[in-house]
Amino acid sequence: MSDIYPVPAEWAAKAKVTKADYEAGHARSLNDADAFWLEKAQRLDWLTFPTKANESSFDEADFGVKWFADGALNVAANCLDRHLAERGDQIAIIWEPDVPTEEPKKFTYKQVLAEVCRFANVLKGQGVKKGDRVTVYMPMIPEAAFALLACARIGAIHSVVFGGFSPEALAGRITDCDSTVVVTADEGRRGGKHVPLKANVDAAAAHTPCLKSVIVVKATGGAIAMQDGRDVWYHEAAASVSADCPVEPMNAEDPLFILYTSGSTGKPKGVLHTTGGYLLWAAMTHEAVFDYRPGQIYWCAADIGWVTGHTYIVYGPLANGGTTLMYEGVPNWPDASRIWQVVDRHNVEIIFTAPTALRALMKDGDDFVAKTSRKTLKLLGTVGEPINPEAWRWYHDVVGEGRCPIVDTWWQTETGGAMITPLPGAIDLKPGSATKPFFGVEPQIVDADGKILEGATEGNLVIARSWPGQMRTVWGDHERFFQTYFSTYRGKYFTGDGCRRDEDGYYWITGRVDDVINVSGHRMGTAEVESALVLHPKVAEAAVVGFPHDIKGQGIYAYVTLNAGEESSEPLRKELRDWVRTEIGPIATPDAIQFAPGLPKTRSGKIMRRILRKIAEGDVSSLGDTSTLADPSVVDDLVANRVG
Ligand code: 6R9
Repeated sequence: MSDIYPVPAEWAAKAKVTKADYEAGHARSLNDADAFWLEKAQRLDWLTFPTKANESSFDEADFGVKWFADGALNVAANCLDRHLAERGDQIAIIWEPDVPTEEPKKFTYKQVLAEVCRFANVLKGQGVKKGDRVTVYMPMIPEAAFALLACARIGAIHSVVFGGFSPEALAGRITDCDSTVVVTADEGRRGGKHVPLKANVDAAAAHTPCLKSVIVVKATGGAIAMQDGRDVWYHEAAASVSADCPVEPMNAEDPLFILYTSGSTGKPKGVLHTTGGYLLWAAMTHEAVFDYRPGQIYWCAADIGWVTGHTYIVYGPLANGGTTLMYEGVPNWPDASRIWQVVDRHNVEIIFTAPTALRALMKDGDDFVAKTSRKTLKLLGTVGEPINPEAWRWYHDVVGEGRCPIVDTWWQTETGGAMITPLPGAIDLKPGSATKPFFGVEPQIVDADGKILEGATEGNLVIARSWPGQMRTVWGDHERFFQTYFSTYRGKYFTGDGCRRDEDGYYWITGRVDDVINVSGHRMGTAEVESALVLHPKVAEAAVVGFPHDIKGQGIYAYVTLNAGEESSEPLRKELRDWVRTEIGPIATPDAIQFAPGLPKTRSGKIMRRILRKIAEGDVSSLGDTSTLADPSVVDDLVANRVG
């Protein structure tokens, strides 16, 4: 038996979506899908209203994901222009700086529109046209949101690269989608530290022949080098352009953005989202999951470099005429009260953050929370990884003082927005469960052979039909899109997650079942870390697995075999950690490196990761069958020299 937190009476009474709405709506979204979706599509402002909703197929013969394909609209017009008549002077974006003694900035819808038009005209001035790719490598400053909306306005495809990624990772993402322009800042700030963004772009540019210009926003005023003919100061270019820019009419299936994410194999994939379906999903989920009403101050504490920042800082809230808070810094700087001080400073009603942040704050003790008021908070959200019930209860009891429901939203870069999630006025909560599917979502749990498992069960999570917010392709590699997500279980989208369904039909995500690890809510492919390690001249071979980590959820454990003649040592261990940091970025830094003279391999040469995972977890008593290994004795050495 798990705990149940029923929908509070006051929520049931005035929720946007009630229990009855949810039940009837979910059934209709599956049984009368096209009518349901064409009706929901009316919430957007279309140039041409679509006549068809879903035309997708997950079958190889006529494979493709397509929604509202004869409709036309513009995302920026939906997020800005549309709201001017009713709420031009309402605050659209509140910006809270890294340093708490600095003044926040606030922008009304009218002001954001002017800023976005100016940004769009600066992009045009650099030759950017509809369909061109613009890489955005920015700190969490308002210009990051302006840049995204400016791309959307002129039909350029943005590709945001998280500011914590290294020059190498940035270069790979610029070249993969042939970006001609990078938008960056002189430096970023996070938790009192400066991040040399422009210098990183300079280093990346050595490997990006496609790159023609770099637009640089002055954020800190730190010293940087500007390259003549390539680099443009944003404030200089913006001074001479108009604050008007017409919107580009876009087909519903025209691309909106690319966002790179890690998979179980190879280099990161450019997940492509398009215009109509994505925006509808962003707007609808944002409104229903957060029970959002314009006027409420809403804060999604993610970074714009991740999908959560795209959907729930920028597109969802602005499409809904909301007030969205953007925070430059980190939750626990200068101390563990900061996040709650920001809530108090801006009267935040809804906060959306990640379990890893909650675990870190919880560790610092309740006093940091207790000394803040938080009286404006009404609803709490989490995303990114499974939330352990202990952290859930701390969030509920200590942060929310028992009065705020928690929406634990399960979704992925690929899904565009929330998929399995509570709706606070409709679905009773169970700590640790993402609860029930959103409208239009048909989850199934299957076994390894694809057999559908009914009732209370556990297996792999698939989605049996398309939904509007679904990714459309892997940039430049449609075959990889099919192979990655639709070839494991025919006719179904495979999420890569394991899942349990309980007797009440609640879904409990158990974590990735592929070679992806989830470090502090960020996806990291084990293959990516391995590739980085083997680039080091002293490394012969590497195998990377995840292991349970108190704060990060999962940590990175690397087994490294050195080239013949190389000696393992503490300095080399440090060198390898720094090496991975430089190759990929700080989030990929291994937590543990074990030097291993040999790795457990089958006779066909496949590394048996199951064994490596067990050893990393410290669970060496149940290693299972090792008899199929080419050399079973390597396991004894691995167990004896476990790190941790
Ligand atoms: C939005 C986002 C996706 C992976 C996903 C799953 C894990 C996300 C979760 C969750 C349990 C939740 N995940 N939300 N697991 N409960 N509420 O995080 O996208 O970075 O692509 O990661 O994150 O494993 O497959 P992304």
